[in-house]
Amino acid sequence: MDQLKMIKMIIPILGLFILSACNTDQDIITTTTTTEATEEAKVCKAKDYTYEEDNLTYDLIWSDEFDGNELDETKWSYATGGYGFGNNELQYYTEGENLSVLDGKLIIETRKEDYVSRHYTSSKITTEESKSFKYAKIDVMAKIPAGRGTWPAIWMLPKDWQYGGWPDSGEIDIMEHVGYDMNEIHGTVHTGDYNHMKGTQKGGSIEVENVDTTFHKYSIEWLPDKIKFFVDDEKYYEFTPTKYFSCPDSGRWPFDQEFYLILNIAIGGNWGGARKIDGDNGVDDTIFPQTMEIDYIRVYQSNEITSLDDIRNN
Ligand SMILES: [Ca+2]
Repeated sequence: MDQLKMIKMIIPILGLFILSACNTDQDIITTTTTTEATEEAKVCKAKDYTYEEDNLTYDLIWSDEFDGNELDETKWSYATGGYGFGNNELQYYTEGENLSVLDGKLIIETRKEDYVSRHYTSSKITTEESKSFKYAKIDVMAKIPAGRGTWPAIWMLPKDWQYGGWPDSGEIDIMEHVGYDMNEIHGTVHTGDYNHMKGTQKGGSIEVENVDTTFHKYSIEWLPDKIKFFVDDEKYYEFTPTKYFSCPDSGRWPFDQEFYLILNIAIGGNWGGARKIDGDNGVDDTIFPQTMEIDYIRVYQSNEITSLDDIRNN
């Protein structure tokens, strides 16, 4: 052992000895706790961020107002196919046939028609190729479909799957609705520890009037230690992982990574098709076509939150 190493070892031991000699036990406990808290802050997620929650200012950093007459493919790409998407969904997602941009709105139209191996068509678009976000306020002004079997969603998945495959890297469902339970809006997060496979997902619901005939604003405010869910600026759910566990790991808070946006209408499936009548597939075939219209999506970020995150990561 060289001298420097020896000195480095001796100093803390001496320090402890001096503390023991000169201070009360209370002081030693305090010292230990502070050290542990510092270590914990490095390891625990969604913890020890200090900011004035109600006084944050936000700047618009990304949006689509859906002006013009076609989908802006520099922002969005189509997710196509008809393989059930892990939920036994019944639709085939086409590449543009079920989507239009008209009168300042994005329109996703789901239809009852045979297409490849499926008997319903719909559309799903994502910003996966072009843009992802971390910590943001997201507003989506939307009017959603009606009828048993429809399952529209405005949601987010992780860009880099840093903590492993679904659900370990997380999912944020800004808005979901199933047509057999009209006007009940759901906001949910899924993580490795909290997900619907285990029945442990974390979320809330709110009853909203006329979701299929009126535009409502569906929002989240995603902060470094919580995600809040709103409809028309009314908060109906807040996921704060430290409420359930003092030192959350990625299994409880994978939301310190970038996520991208997804818009779609699914048909049937494990949730959308859960209300079966006379042994049918859970879809009322008389309702089609049905649409989800989106007037705008606006994403805002707060400089204060971005700075806090920069400090944490450096
Ligand atoms: Ca618009």
